[in-house]
Amino acid sequence: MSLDVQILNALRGARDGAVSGADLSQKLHVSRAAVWARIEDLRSLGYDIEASPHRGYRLLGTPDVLHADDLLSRLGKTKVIGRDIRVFEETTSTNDVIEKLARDGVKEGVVVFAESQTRGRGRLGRKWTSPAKRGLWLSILLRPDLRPQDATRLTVASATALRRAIESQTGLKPDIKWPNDILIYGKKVAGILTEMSAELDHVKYVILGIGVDVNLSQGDFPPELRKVATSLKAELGKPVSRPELAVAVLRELDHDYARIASGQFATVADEWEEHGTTIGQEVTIRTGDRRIRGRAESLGEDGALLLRTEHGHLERIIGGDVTLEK
Ligand code: BT5
Repeated sequence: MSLDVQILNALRGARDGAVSGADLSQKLHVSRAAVWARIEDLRSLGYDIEASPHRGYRLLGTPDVLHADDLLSRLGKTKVIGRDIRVFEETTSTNDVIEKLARDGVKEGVVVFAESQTRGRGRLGRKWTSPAKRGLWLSILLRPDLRPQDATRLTVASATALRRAIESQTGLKPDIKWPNDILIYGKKVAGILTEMSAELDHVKYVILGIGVDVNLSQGDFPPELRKVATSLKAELGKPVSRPELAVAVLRELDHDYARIASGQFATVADEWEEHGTTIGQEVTIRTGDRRIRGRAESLGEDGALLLRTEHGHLERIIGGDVTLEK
């Protein structure tokens, strides 16, 4: 744990709100001057830390920036996700960064955030708008013990986790649209991009990419998205703390990943169905060049969508774009 994490932990955990320089230096086994230097550094990053000769140090406010040490300090202990967090000012795509780490053999659970992405992407090479410091653009490396055909479970689990995190932090009630969209009043507020490397019978690694439109204003979206996309700030009428939401997302993901790892996908699927807009609806699904119409019946135990086609067959759909027929 870095010194910054330990200092932030101590300030957050202080019983009467303040910790003296002497206590910090003793607890962390460094000089008081070293503590002071780190406090100055945290202040320059925007942390509002009061230093009073009588009371000691007090954390009064934190900035809306993503800072790896701060995120680690807030997150505390998790089973897998977030035991290593890295933040970049700018990347092409956080999925690219994770892919490189995966190939280098890094352990699962590492999370990469970028304040902005120059080539953020959706499925099938679509563009994902990722303006600086307005959203959460993150990717996570997983090495699940799953067969490739069950990997869609992870997208389903991510959607349920993301929905819960957004609800707990904002009070908004998002819906899930199969397979990877989080919507508020029909507008997209978050998307998930699951990429994987697999052999025939087992998954080598999965990269879970998540984009959440947190504090974007209308003008941050390109004109063609303004009617179909929204942000949490736009729906709530006030900005949302990105570090707090980031930590909630990681905690919920960790929880659902554990549910999948312990064979409880059915409980995740039940929760998904409860909040999904797709089940029970007449839909058209575009997958590659195919268009299939039918009624979305349920979620299969591998995470696929089970569709009763207009010809009466039950089809397992593992990818595609869903349009609800009104
Ligand atoms: C997705 O694809 O929804 C997956 C998005 C995943 C983004 C994250 S950000 C961190 C990580 N790094 C990456 O490079 N990607 C992941 P899809 O279902 O194909 O939707 C893409 C479509 O959503 C686009 O064609 C646009 O119509 C729309 N779109 C683009 N940017 C958007 C935004 N910021 N908010 C809402 N909709 C957007």
